[in-house]
This record gives sequence, structure tokens and C-alpha cells, in this order.
Amino acid sequence: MIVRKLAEARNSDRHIESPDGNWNSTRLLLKNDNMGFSFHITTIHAGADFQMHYQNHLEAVYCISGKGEVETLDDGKVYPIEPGTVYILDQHDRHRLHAESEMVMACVFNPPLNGKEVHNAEGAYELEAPACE
Ligand code: 9YT
Repeated sequence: MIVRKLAEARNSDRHIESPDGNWNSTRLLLKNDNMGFSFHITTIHAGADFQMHYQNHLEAVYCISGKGEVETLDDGKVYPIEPGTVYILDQHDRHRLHAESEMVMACVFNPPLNGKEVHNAEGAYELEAPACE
């Protein structure tokens, strides 16, 4: 069994600050744990409004706290996000996320992230990013 603490992981190289200043993510469970998925606690900063397109991954996002909205860009549908909402990108959906207040999200990725991924120009994660220690 593996046991980790968010407070400790936040102070390690598992904590990633997005270069665009929109979010940070503490990656609690990664590819080298051999679980077939990765699990992160992500904070989206208040006022952030940005696009993503996880072409190489499936992602589920559960809102723990905060308020905002997610839009699927191919059809323009907007979904409010509040604590208890999960959105599931089962179609590699191009999407826009807007945080009205700071949002804390639990995120699961399949395939699992290596650890150091940040968004590329398309808002995707490359499959060959460096791993955490
Ligand atoms: C909700 C979302 O996709 N935010 C971007 C960060 C990502 N979830 C991550 O790497 O944890």
C-alpha cells in the first residue's frame, strides 16, 4: 500500500505551478505507481479563464470547493461548476474553464501523468513529460 499526505506532497516536486499562472496541481499518484491512472489535487486561481484539449488523455474533474463554469467548445454548451460537480472529458473534448472564485478540484487522468506535465500550445499534455523523483 502507498500512503501520501497532500500537505507533504505540496512541499515536494509533486507540486507543479502552471507557467501561465492559471493553476497549480499536486500530483499525489503518478504513472510510476503502476495504478493505470493518476490523481491530482488542482487549484484553479480565481478569475482564471483558459482553454484545454487533452488530446492524449481522458480526464475526470470533481469540484471540492469554489465556483465556476466549463464550456465544451465544439458545441458552446456551458455547465456551472460548484462543489459536488464532476465533469468527465470522455471525448477528449476541447473545453474552456472559468473560475469565478478559487476552485479546488480532484483530477484523475488516464493514461497516468508522468509528473511534470504542463499544457502545450494546444492545451494538451505530451505523453513524454519528465517524471517526479
Ligand atoms: C481542471 C484541469 O484540467 N486543470 C488543469 C490542471 C490539471 N487538472 C492537472 O494537471 O492536474
